[in-house]
Amino acid sequence: MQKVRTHCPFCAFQCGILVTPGRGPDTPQIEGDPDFPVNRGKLCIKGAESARLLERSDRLLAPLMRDPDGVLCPASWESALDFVARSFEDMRRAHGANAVAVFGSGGLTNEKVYALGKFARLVLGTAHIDYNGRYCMSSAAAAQNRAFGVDRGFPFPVEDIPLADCVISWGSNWAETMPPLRQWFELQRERGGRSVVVDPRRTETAKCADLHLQPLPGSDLVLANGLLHLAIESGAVDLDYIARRTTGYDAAKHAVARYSPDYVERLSGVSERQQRQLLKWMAESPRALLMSGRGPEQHSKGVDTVHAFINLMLALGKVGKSGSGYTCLTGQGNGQGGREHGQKADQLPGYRLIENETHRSVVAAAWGVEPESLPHKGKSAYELLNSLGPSASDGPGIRGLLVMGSNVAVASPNAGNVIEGLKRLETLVVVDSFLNETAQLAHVVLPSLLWLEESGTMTNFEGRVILRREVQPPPPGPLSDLRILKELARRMGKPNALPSDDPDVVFSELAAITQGATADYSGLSHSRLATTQGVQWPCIGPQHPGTPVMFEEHFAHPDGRAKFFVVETRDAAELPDEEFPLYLTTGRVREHYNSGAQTRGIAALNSRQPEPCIEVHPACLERFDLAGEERLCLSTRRGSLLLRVKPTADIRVDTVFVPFHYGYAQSINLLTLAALDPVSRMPEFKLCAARLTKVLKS
Ligand SMILES: Nc1nc2c(c(=O)[nH]1)N[C@H]1C(S)=C(S)[C@@H](COP(=O)(O)OP(=O)(O)OC[C@H]3O[C@@H](n4cnc5c(=O)[nH]c(N)nc54)[C@H](O)[C@@H]3O)O[C@H]1N2
Ligand SMILES: Nc1nc2c(c(=O)[nH]1)N[C@H]1C(S)=C(S)[C@@H](COP(=O)(O)OP(=O)(O)OC[C@H]3O[C@@H](n4cnc5c(=O)[nH]c(N)nc54)[C@H](O)[C@@H]3O)O[C@H]1N2
Ligand code: SF4
Ligand SMILES: [Mo]
Repeated sequence: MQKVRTHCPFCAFQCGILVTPGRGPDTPQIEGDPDFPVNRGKLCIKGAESARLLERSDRLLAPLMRDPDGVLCPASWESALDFVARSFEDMRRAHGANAVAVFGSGGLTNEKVYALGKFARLVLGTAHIDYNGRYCMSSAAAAQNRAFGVDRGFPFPVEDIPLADCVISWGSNWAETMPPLRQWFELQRERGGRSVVVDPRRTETAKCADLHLQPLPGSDLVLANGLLHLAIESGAVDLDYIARRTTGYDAAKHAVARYSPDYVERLSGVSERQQRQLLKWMAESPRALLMSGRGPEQHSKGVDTVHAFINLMLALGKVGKSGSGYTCLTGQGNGQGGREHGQKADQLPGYRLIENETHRSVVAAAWGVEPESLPHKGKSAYELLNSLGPSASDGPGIRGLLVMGSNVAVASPNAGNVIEGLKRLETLVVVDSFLNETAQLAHVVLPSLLWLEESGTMTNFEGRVILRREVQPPPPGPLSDLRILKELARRMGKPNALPSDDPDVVFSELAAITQGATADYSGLSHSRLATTQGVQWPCIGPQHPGTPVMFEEHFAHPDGRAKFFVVETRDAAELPDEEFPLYLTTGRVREHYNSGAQTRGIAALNSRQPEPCIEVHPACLERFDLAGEERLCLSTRRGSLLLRVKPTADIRVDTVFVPFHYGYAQSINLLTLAALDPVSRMPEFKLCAARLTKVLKS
């Protein structure tokens, strides 16, 4: 059998895979593609087991609708699609277009993201479309846009990591979340480079490093400002670079004057010695790289924290060389493309802005509508989900919701509140391959295809646009997301808004509309991508080679310079006190993916992590007289969970950690806090106050 080259269904690494199609009912075989330059044959356990998704016996094969008793039952496509279209039309007529909202995903292909945004703006006419990327890297994206004028996770190819003389993995646990990255760090170490990790836990990633800083959750901004303070004090700043390539340095310099090493040590718990060690290594490295993950970003001050990182790297003169500067490790499969093509509340395709008159005109012209007819900016992800039901705190509520590619009942902060909102909806429509916790609350569930059954493009964390290929035909029953949107558009009287469900054709439309925009894909097509290992945007014409390295000559602001921002630390929305004395932070384990909707159904993965464990330091257990307990009750101001205990000396004594991959009574998001960053609207997933107590025996 001929092997087909395509990519993993999961994270932003989008590892190249080789698929040997199954014969008849056999599952295809998946192995790493040694020729794909990002993973070079390596896969993590999730990618290696991904074909098991196709074997899941609970795969949805027919639409589901509620019967008169409220039970979800199989229905025909005709009746399900007719019902959705009629219901959304009725709500629009009775309550206005903003009564219906859309929630998308960074897991969708570029074609789907584009079609979903067009569906929301042209067919539904609603302002309210946002997506789960808001929960993911929106803080890093916002800060990069403001500082550099453009936001691409990595401004250089991952294969240039070995060029870095020092790399700081700041709140990224890539040894578990993007394991094939390890090979690039091994090469970097072989070249004599240093590796530093900043994480409240001594993670697998930290165990590979030369230096591990273990700060208090939420103190990253203080620490970064302190490093800039030390850089100034020790004369390590590159004044020539600052003068040539940046603006705003003096104000930023002034602002960090008070971040002395002892002040920083008091607030972050990182010793003066470690602060000086890290700064020295960075300063003496011709190429130093600060790479952030969700740890410092998922806070109500995530944007300012990333500004503090960028300020530091600009002051040291490190930004603008390959393998150096600041990067964000984008998370979801299409986390990058997902934030470029118009499913974000404030965006239009090509990373254009919905409140910019010129951008509105360009997109409206391409879509054949008047600019005034395009909706304006809508609500951000959590705010949208906090407005469900007939009325919201700030006006009329959202009565109908279409969710495509996100398990919002598990993935959202303060999830109990979101679940209540979902129950208040008149019509909840979920498009998915599995009956996840959100779909179980839906009025209509529409089954979609799995990734080997359709083609489409993804943009990985390096801004590399790649082609996923169709490997095998789908089973009878499910339809593609593009087909579902097209069918709904037709039923809602707007057939011309989404004329095609062919990914190749949709991509051509997307590519053409991005011409001249920040994320310019106009030189790309499925046929070109099929003959390459992906192309990094901007790619402004068929002959243009793409842009592997950015910022070498100039930044994307009109004056070509990068901007410093004055950022001050501020308290988290909720801090430990007598009643709730611990810091609760959340994140991931190797075997599960995000809300777990996909991986909990794969036995080879789930059997290794069948339930969430709470990581807690033995000294913390001693302190609260809890040693030896198998299960403990974890409480925050929003609720309590019973969790299996994993005692470990790898975590700070004042901090506990729980992964978020589980639903219902195992969902840590029932306990998290919905405080949002004022700029990015990112929730504070990484910090709230908690208490541990014994489980009461009845
Ligand atoms: N196995 C696996 N891999 C994945 C995913 C998955 O669900 N599972 N999801 C993908 C997606 S969508 C994403 S976004 C990425 C995320 O990838 P990562 O960012 O690596 O993942 P997280 O576990 O969320 O957070 C990373 C680290 O932040 C630390 N941390 C917590 N609070 C703080 C803090 O206040 N400051 C600092 N400095 N660190 C802190 C945690 O201890 C954790 O080790 O992974 C992608 N890859
Ligand atoms: N406490 C806490 N909460 C968090 C985080 C954290 O660190 N801590 N991290 C946040 C982050 S970074 C993220 S990215 C979110 C992710 O969390 P979610 O938004 O829930 O994302 P997933 O679990 O990846 O996917 C949800 C659903 O999409 C479906 N799906 C996948 N691909 C497609 C497709 O092409 N079409 C359709 N129709 N469906 C598809 C899957 O089957 C699955 O049911 O969680 C956030 N929540
Ligand atoms: S690292 Fe990400 S893309 Fe690669 S195999 Fe694992 S989940 Fe898939
Ligand atoms: Mo993410």
